[in-house]
Amino acid sequence: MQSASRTPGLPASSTSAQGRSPVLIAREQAHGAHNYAPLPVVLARGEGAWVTDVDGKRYLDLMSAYSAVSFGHAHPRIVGALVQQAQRLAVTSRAYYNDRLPLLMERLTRLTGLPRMLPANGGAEAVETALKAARKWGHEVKGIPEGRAGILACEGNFHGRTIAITGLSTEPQYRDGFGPFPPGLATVPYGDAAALERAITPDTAAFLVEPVQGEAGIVVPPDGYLAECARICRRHRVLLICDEVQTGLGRTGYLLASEHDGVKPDGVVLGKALGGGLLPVSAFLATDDVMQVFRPGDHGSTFGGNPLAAAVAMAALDVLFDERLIPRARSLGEMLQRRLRAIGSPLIADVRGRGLLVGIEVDAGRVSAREVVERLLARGILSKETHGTVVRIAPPLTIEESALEWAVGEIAATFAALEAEAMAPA
Ligand code: IF1
Repeated sequence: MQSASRTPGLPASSTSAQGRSPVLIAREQAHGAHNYAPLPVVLARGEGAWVTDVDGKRYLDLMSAYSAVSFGHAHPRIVGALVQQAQRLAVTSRAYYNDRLPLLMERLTRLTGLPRMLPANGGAEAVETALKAARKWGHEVKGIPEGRAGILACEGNFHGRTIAITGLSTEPQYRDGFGPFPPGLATVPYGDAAALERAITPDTAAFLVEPVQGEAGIVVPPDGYLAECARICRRHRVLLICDEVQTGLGRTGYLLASEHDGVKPDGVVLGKALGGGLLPVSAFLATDDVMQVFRPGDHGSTFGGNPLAAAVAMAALDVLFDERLIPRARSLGEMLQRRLRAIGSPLIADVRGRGLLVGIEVDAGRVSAREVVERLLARGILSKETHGTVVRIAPPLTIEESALEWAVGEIAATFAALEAEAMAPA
């Protein structure tokens, strides 16, 4: 058990009877935008799959910051690369070359089989890069009249929070009040390849899709869906762009989740775990045919491709392969889903996912996912609900098997307690 280290900058007097957490929560509430409703825990330290709050309580992290911490908190090899590079050279802008980015470009293009990479920072920024590339490719290469290049995405999608990406969202809360949205954005039902084909017009430039939908509640499409979408896109000369920000880099038991269907898309978006759980690092990778549309000055960002991000991403990829985390995610994920299904609680409507991206769908008429998440928190487990009915279980790929076994026991006990309460006489 790590002792609760003093929170820098927090005077000792900032402790209430319940410890330091309430004070810090109140201070954030007083000064921050309320764009989240965080669970009532104030984290202070992390190591591997375990984190500690300001009052010294330990939690097993089954959320890994929405899959950004796939390699565990403070992975020594990645922290070492961060510190070493930070002391050498961190940010130079792309006005100049640097000695780290070419290495990352070579590595990611070789790994994905896509010959060109455009580096960015957050996932949404890389998705926006993909949308811009697709539109310009549509106009310049496919010959769609200027200003008419359309993008198709899926109902239930999540690709980020920018205005254009929100224009693709079908979630009312994500859209309310933020319009107007750009034209040329439309959606099709997820998992229905025929619906995709029906929606394609001569002005369609690209189809943007998550191989497994994360925010929608860990929605796994039918086997072969992505392969059929790839055939349809090829038939209609529409770019297939896979958003692997959440599903990529081993999370689903493959380097890229699109491999599950044997699909090689025209473009791939990476993010989250690419930053090793330390920095925002993202990338758009694509064919020459697509990436050629970018000429100097067309697109860019201040931090995209900085040597610090490149060094950290390279270390993250080293860890992914040296610690054999891709097959590990597949085998641990299979064990996890098997054990969760074996709980057999009537309050569990479904267990689904791929690799270590797993969702527990609860019987919404009898219990809320938030209630389950809050009870798991009390048992020392970090998880997160999505869409009110699904508990996301996405631990670091490095999680100890024994810790995952312990967590399944705690999840089983949580549902048993909920059942007992539901059955108890009023
Ligand atoms: C939030 C969840 C949401 C993503 C995919 C792009 C992005 C994301 C498939 C954008 C980001 C994050 C954003 C965060 C919660 C989390 C999330 F699915 F992971 F749970 F929202 F749906 N493509 N997902 O999942 O990447 O710009 O955030 O780096 O906005 O609340 P980003």
